Amino acid sequence: MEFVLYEQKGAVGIITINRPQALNALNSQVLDELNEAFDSVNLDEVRALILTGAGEKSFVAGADIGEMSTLTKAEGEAFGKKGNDVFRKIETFPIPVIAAVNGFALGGGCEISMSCDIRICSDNAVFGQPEVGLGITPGFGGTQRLARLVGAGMAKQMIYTARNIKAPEAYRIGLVNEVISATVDEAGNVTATAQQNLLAAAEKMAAGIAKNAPIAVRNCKKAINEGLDVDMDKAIVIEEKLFGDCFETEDQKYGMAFFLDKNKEKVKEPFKNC
Ligand code: CO8
Repeated sequence: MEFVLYEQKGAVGIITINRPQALNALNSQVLDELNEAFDSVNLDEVRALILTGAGEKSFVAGADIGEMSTLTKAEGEAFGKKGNDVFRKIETFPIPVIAAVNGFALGGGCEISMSCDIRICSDNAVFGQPEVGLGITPGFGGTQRLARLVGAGMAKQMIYTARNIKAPEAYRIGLVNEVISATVDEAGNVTATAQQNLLAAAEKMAAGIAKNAPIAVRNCKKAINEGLDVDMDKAIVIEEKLFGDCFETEDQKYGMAFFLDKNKEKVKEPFKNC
């Protein structure tokens, strides 16, 4: 793949959008390659994913404006569907996906981060939906996911005004869970950049997820996602079924037996995914 990199570190997979010369903007090829990257994740081994962008400046600066500039109405709709299909794949991917937002997350960049389960960002990150300034609506789920994440009032303000927000404001409104800074020693030297610390934090979080019972984690993702789409009466039935589904698995039997075993010397073994 030309624009997407994939690396597996134990039970954690890292997908990097690698088109830094265009600030990782999403053209059709990037979307196709992202689709392929997610399809190729080995779900028998990988239990959590990280999605990030190459370089220190930009996560994803949006959909490719050059490619979009000459689209017809039908082509525009088809391009929207192409992005939506990939983003929905990320959102419903069986294992959690953490967006490590290293800089600009504008338009399609903000949108792809919102299709991930969790967002953390470097302190130079900038979020926004600049589409109305370009004569279009947010087209990769921005009108839908932003309102669900930060509330309709704040989403409408961001989308109608097309005003970008910086990391602290994104944190304040709940768009990101954590803002990561560089490490500076007493002499004022940077010993680790915000980007390095961001990736380390994302990997630590992903490893923390990966050590928990995989069927239970997957079922939690499904329960939260599917439950949010229906009323509470239906949502708790979804939860009941996914809760019940965990029983009789090796991991449930082992996890509970480990707790009940009073032997203080015991060492917890990794969950097996069965
Ligand atoms: N598309 C294509 N190329 C881009 C994009 C983009 N979104 N963003 C940056 N680039 C390119 C620039 O053209 C430039 O290329 P070159 O060096 O060949 O001139 C290179 O990246 C570097 O960019 P800048 O020189 O502009 O870098 P600056 O540091 O000066 O500025 C900014 C950085 C502020 C991020 C600026 O590049 C910018 O404003 N980019 C566009 C941001 C934007 O408007 N994004 C939203 C796009 S619309 C969208 O995402 C819609 C999603 C839904 C689509 C639905 C389809 C139907």
